[in-house]
Amino acid sequence: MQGQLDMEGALTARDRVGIQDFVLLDETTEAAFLTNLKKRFSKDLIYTYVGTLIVSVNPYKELDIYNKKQMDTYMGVNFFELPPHIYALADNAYHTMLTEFNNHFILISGESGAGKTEASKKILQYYAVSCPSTTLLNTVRDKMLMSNPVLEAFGNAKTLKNDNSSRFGKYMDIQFNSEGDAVGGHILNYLLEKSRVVHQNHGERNFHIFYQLVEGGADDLLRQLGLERDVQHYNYLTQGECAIVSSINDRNDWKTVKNALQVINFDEINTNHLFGIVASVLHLGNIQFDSDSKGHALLNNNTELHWVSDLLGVDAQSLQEGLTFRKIEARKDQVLTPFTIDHAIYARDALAKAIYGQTFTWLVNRINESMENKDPSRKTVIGLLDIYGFEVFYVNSFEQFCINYCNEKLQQLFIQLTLKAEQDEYEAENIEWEPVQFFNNKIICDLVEEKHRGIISILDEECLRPGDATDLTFLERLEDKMGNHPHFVTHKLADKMTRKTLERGDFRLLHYAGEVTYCVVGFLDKNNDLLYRNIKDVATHFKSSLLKLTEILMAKEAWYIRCLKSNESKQPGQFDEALIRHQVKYLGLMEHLRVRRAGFAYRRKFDVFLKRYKPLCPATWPHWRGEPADGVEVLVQHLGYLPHEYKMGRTKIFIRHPRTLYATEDAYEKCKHELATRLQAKYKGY
Ligand code: AD9
Ligand code: MG
Repeated sequence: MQGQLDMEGALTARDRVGIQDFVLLDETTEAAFLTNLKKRFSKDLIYTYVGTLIVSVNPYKELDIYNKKQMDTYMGVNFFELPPHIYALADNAYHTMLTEFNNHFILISGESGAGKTEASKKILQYYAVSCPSTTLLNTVRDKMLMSNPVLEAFGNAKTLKNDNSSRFGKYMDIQFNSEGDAVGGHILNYLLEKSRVVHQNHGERNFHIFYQLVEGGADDLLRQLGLERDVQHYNYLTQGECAIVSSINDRNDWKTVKNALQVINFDEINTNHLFGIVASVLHLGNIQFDSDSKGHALLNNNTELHWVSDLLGVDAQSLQEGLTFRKIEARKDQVLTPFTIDHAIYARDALAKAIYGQTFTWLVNRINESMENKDPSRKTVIGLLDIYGFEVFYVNSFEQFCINYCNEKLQQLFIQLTLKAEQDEYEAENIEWEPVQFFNNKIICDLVEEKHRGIISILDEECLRPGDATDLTFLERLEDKMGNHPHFVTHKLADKMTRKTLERGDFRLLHYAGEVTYCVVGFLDKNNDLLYRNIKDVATHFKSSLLKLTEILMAKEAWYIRCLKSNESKQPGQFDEALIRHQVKYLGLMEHLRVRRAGFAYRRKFDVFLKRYKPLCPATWPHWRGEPADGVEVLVQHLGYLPHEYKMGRTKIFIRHPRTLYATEDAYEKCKHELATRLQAKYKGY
């Protein structure tokens, strides 16, 4: 009777709020998946599990689920005992790290505006608030937390997709000592979208910090920096024609950033330098050129130039020369060739981008210094990866190409670590298995990055080719080399129907997440990056830093948060089914679910499993003399595991459902406690 009531109770709850782990769905169809997601979303239940992976749907409204009480609730509790939450994932990664002394990373993915940055901030807060603390360590934590508003001010901007879009990739290691204290942090940053400093598309803004300074800076400060309190006054701030955004309060954000800078050890001198540089970029953008009778560029006004020279501490004359002449070193002589207006504008913008880009790197370095781990004892890390999401605009350029390539690589990593590695392991361990088919996006990664044949190599070669290389010759070379690649198409290569949707200067890639048409204009230039001629290949540089990142991640245990965008208009409560279906599809969630459902949630080497749980069985405690596999078999028989709950591989035991393991873990904790009590009692007698 009681069982029946429970059953009915469970069914009602299931009807009301859906199922909290997709693995338990009756059927693994896309329709059932979406119905469950929608049901939960309508109840503000934005998190759902697929095993230990979390699917998160952006609610576009504040939910009261991120407070201290919630953090306490999730602390130290087994993963599936409470409703799904990113705190559960954060906590589980943390406790696994402490018990197994290994490194972890949390991969947060999803398209632009899906909620990656918010998720990563919430996880960081969880660690900062809930790990054990001392006064000394509190300062490290404050710095980790406060690095966020500073980096967001300098590295995020309003785009058409997201009012707070990350325009750089960020990987942050949180370092813990063996007691589990957060003792330090380290950030790696990837490819800041510098072009935004000088150009913004319609409906987009420059980086937040510029508006914060102009709107929020004290009168005195603005006077010292020669700035007007009017964002409309600055060319670099007004191209998108949306300097004021209702969801953004630049004045308040300015206060937060100023306060955060203090916490991360920026003294007054450094802070003034920093804002001096920000202001210099605004002045630079207001430098205009006229042309003389020969068509040579001349500065039309010296005021802005003098501000730039004062703020940066460079000689005004040299600056002026640099902006209006090309300097060529011929043997020991210098030859000055005057610029046209276009060249001068180009040089000005290149300088602004370079100044901003280097300031950003400097800022990250300073933040890293301030968060440096001063505790020499053994440390383990949890890495948080939050990069710019996949994006498709009306016009897509080199920046989108790099961003989408980065997402392509992370999808490849996900596939390798989950779908592929999982199935390879079953095969290697001789576990009977019905293979799950999935789309492997390696073919697209290769198309972009293959040596000598990929798009990046061809771009680099074109940039280095002396003479008449242009964006269009680059496109022609792509057409020659990739002609019949199934994921590449141009106007020339397309069939009649597709041709109508392509311009002559475009190429289209069929990414894992959908088609993107890139306009080649500016590809060579941006890859060349005028001021970095010595680093001959910028996209290649990006490629190798992504490769390094992949290596860093592969050496760690992975946890996944897949963020979904609920609607394009950033509205609360709107569940755009078509949009969500598309994301579910390309993120490979159905395949992941199928692998998870048919597979095993937990696996451990026989000796590791036996070492931990042997006190639970008289036959294995205190020593098992035979083969570890036999010991494990004896142990799990003793614990009453049913045949369908586990499988013995060649070197590991595979456990189908986490609940089985949690029961074992609970028994272990109890047993440990009893053993300790018995020992205490024994020694009291002496
Ligand atoms: V991008 O690739 O950097 O352009 P993200 O990082 O995926 O993108 P972000 O985290 O910035 O998106 O989320 C976009 C906006 O959605 C936020 O500014 C919030 O307004 C909103 N959001 C996202 N997640 C949550 C949440 N858990 N609760 C409430 C949220 N609002
Ligand atoms: Mg983001």
